[in-house]
Parts: sequence; C-alpha cells; structure tokens
Amino acid sequence: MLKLYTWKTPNGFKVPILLEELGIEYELIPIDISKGEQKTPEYLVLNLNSKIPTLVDEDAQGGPLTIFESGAILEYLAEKSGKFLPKDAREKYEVMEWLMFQMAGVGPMLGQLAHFVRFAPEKIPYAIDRYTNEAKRLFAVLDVKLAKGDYLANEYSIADMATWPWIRAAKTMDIIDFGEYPNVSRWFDEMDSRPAVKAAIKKTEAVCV
Ligand SMILES: N[C@@H](CCC(=O)N[C@@H](CS)C(=O)NCC(=O)O)C(=O)O
Repeated sequence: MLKLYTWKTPNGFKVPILLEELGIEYELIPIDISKGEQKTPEYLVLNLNSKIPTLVDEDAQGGPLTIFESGAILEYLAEKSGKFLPKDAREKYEVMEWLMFQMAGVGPMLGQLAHFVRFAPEKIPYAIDRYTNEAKRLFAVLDVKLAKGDYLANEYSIADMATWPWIRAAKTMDIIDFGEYPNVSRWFDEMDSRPAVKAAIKKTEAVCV
C-alpha cells in the first residue's frame, strides 16, 4: 500500500495527480498544516523538514520506504511504474529540467508572491514588485516553451503534474494576468479537463477538511 501524507495545497495535489494518472491504489492521510500537524513528533519521524507531502511505500523492495519532497516522490513513482518519465536520457532530462524548474522556481516564487500579495499583514511594495516580476518572468518562460509543444517536455510527464497545481493556485488567487500567456492558458485548460487531475483534486479536498 502507498500512504500519502498531504494537504489541499499546490504541493499537496501533485502526487495525487500522478497516482490517479497511474490508476494505482493509495491512501491519503491528511496533515492539516493550518493546525500545525506537520510539526508533531510523529510526523517529524517521516519528514524532518516538517512539510507536506510525504510518501510511505510499505511494499518497497527491502522494506517500507519513506520519501519527502514532492519532486523526489514523483520521480520515485514514475520510475517504479515506468510511466511519465522516459528512459531515454535526452527525453528524461528534459522532463527533469522542467521538474526542477518547478521545484526551484515556479513553486517558491509563486508561493512568495501569494504571501506578499494575499497574506502578509502589511503591503510591502518592494516585495510585491520583486515577486511579481519574477513570477511574470517564469510565466513568460513557460509560455515560450508551451508555444513549441503540447506539454513542458516532449510528452505529458511528471513535470506537467508538478507545475499545474501552482498555475491553478495563481489563477484561483488572481495574482497573474493569464491573458498575457496564451500558451500557458491553453495547457492549463487541457490539464484541467483531464479526468485524473479532476479526481486528484476532488479526492484530496474531500479528505483534507
Ligand atoms: N519543496 C517542498 C515544499 C513543500 C511545502 O512547502 N509544503 C507546504 C504546503 S504547500 C507546507 O507543508 N507548509 C507547511 C509549513 O511550511 O509549515 C515539496 O515540494 O515537497
């Protein structure tokens, strides 16, 4: 059995999307980060960084395997299943490039932008400008890439699954003008209509209440 400790946030939706695309059984265990459940001693044993998500693969070779960091979990499950991460080195590292782009750029920068625009107790123009400019730059990079093909890499992959929940969050929070990025918008809508993506959001939100 695969156990996924998660919450209804962009990083929390990525792995359910992959698991739904793979059509394999999994158990979702909610970790309510608004109540600090990610900081309990029990959870820290699984994830020293006290963030969601964390995967426990109880049937891994050699005994139960615990993995944190969503990118590492996606890579593990894609390699284990042989899907959504090509074996050919050129194709594989195109996927990894865009996965890392999400992990190091899109996620952290949109997270900071959302914080300073929506949640910070005071409006700090320097911070809002800094993260708006960087988010717009990253969206422009995605838009150029998505003008060249349907997906971030050659085929639909874990890079799309990692990036989409963050683009969804930017849309929901209305912190980016999507009109400026037609290729991102087309890709976003295409992913939004995938049954596995819909199921992942629905199941995660149903458990994380
Ligand atoms: N790089 C990490 C980021 C994980 C992350 O920031 N998770 C957030 C939710 S989206 C969290 O657990 N926040 C709780 C906290 O910061 O205390 C990953 O991709 O797994």
